[in-house]
Amino acid sequence: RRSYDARAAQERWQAYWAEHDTFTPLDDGSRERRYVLDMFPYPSGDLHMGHAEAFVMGDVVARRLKLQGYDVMHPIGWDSFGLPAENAAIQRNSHPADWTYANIETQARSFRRYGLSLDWSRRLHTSDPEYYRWTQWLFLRFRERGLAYRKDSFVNWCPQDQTVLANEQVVAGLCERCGATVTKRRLNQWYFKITDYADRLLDDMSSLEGGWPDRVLTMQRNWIGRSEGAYVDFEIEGPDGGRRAEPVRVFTTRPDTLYGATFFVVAPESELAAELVTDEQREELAAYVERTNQASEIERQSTERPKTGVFLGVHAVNPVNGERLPVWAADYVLADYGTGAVMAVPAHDQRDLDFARTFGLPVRVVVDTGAEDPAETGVATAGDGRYVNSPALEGLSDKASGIRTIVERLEAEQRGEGAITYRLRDWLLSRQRFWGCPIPVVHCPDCGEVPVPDDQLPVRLPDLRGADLAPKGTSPLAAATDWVQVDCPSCGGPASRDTDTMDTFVDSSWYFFRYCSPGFTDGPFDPEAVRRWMPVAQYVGGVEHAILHLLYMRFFTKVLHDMGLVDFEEPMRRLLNQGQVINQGKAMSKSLGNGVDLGAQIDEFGVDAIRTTVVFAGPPEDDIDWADVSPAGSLKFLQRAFRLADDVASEPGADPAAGDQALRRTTHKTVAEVTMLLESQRFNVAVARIMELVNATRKAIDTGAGAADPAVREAAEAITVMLSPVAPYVTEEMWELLGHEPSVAEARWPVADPSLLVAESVTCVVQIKGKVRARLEVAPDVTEEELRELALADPGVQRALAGAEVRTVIVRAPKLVSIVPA
Ligand code: ANZ
Ligand code: ZN
Repeated sequence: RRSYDARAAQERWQAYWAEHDTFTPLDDGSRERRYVLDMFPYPSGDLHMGHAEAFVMGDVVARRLKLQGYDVMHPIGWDSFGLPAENAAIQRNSHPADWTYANIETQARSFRRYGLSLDWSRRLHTSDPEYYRWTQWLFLRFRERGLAYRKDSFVNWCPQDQTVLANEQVVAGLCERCGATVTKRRLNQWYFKITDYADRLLDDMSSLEGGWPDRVLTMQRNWIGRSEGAYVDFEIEGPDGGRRAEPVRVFTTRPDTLYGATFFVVAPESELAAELVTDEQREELAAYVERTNQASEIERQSTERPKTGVFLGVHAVNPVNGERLPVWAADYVLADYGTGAVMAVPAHDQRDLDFARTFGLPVRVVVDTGAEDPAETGVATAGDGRYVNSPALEGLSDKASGIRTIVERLEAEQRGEGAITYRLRDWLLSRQRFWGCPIPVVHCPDCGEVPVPDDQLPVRLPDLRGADLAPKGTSPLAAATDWVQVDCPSCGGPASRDTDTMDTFVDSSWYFFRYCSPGFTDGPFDPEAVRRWMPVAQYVGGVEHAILHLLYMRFFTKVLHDMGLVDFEEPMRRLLNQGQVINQGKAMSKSLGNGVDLGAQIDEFGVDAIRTTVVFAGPPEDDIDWADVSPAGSLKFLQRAFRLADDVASEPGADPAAGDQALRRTTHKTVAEVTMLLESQRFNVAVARIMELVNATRKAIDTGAGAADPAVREAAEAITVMLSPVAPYVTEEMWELLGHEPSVAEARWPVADPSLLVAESVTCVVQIKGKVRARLEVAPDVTEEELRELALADPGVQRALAGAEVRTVIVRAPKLVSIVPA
């Protein structure tokens, strides 16, 4: 008895697919197009179990769509700029490119072996000059639109990696990459103005509902953090009673608590603090700022942390009642949120209350919620209640009208206005590292900031082979003097290149457009090709990208839309976040020694068994504990499926209508269910259904219809095609055993015959002159007409009639047919 040889099949079919470009789309309009996309990998080493899970999910979708007759594009490329390559190069004293491209080749080999239905002809690497030329081109277009700009600001600084980080890369105060505590530095840096798109990024999420996981949408909404409130202007009074020319604005979400303001706070490192502080207090403030810069944003906002601050010596005047409020600098107020200044309402804001209690400042309740006095309990009260101590809000007791009343009054007196603010900050894109896309700008002493002309792109990275890339806090590119010194593109005088490189999230914000026309030389992509293929039908990747990549790429798409290059605003219709592969309940790690090596698993069980195990383990969004799964069990199942195909003894094309009806019903029911399950991403349940059909077919062969029954062939063929997205190699072998031309990837998805989907049958009695002459198995919803014909055609009925004419036929569907001969 033959059994399936995984290794031989893998080699054979990998070569076949490559030779026949099986997975290169036709792109000729003969079929409807579908674009299936996996988040492209970072070339950090060979593929691991995480890749095995992530990439098999997209592959199941892509292969199924192709079998259903779509022209499928399923491309692959590498996100190949980035810090790990640079760190590896520093360690090994080699060049980041060597490490990067060697790893890419390793991964590419492994992807092929893993049986992914990828279109290799569209392959791209973001570190190739042919690619980053267009990253630079896009940067310049953003700059022309005022969406890329430079400013001085306090930025997140990772002392370990010696580079700045975007807010999104700081997790709980730590560097997302290396875990070092992030500090602040004042630097002149490039930003993308993503805040201009905050509203659209929020509003358009409604079109993603249903297609994207709710959890990702919620994370994006919180990250953008839209707050409705008001700006309120406070005049500032010096110790001598003189007033500052300009009032100071605060942003508040609770303007209705204005009568409860008892002090005023500005961010210590802000220019405002430096300007407001009196000479006596100046030194104290400077020392305090020094300490503040050590703390992360998260620490500063933490309610756990003891409150600290410095009185600045001046007062703010409350615009509704003229009260003088002491102005403090305190680090719980952030410089770059709202206006960097707040009116403190300790009775109704916890951080203000903590501060008031620390420094003995008054607490005044203005909303009576029925709770105890915050000054006593130390717990600020929030929410609706009757307004007290608030003359303008006399008689009101709901927040909405309280806010409306105060905002109207402030607007009438021109002391404030209703406003919306966002938590979202502009995207800091400068990085002081070597292995990234150079910023295509020249700084000229006469002309200032000059963009590199399009026809001089790409600005290539200098070779720097053998140079010291160790982080020094300034870009290593600054050391490449020959590269830095250029003629100004505008006046021709001596000038210097910008030495920062771009955050690699810039590279990954537009790669999916490039796949549509990878060789295009007139722009980043051919708009016609993008129109044909996009939006992406299915995007697959990890939930760790919920607010970084997945927000940035939406922003890029909206800008490209505004530039007239694409005609949609959301690039990904559906998003699947696959779970992770863990072992013994914990993330795999070297230190725990619970790592599972993908290559070794494949060597032992074969690719198909590993793919089947991953898909069958549970819903695709859930984590897989490798300790709970059985690749050996998967392999056994695949062998059973293989033997079915081997046992089939009828010829291809045999008419299944004549075969075993019970098996046929099982087959067609399974086809209908598996189709629906795969379309709704319940891959694991689909595999379970296929397993059941394998068992039913085996039973039919061994104890029923037999191997020559055409219904057995029908079942085996359906199994082969439906299983092929999960287990591509064994099903290619099966397809061949079943006598079909290669390859199963080019086969057609089975279609369920609705007449066979009937849940069960009913026995119908056929009487002639009151005597039972036949029993028929019929569908419960059989029509009278059908039943009449079935009854008359029955051999037993024909015999009993013995040629006699039929006078009347009484049909009571589905149970009874009564025939009266003439
Ligand atoms: C007075 C007030 C009274 C406030 C009250 C809240 C409750 P969200 O909702 O996150 O937008 N705030 C404003 N700017 C700030 C800054 N730069 N740093 C720290 N805190 C700042 O938060 C808005 C609220 O956070 C604002 O409303 C302000 O405190 C504070 F019963 O003003 B509120
Ligand atoms: Zn110049």
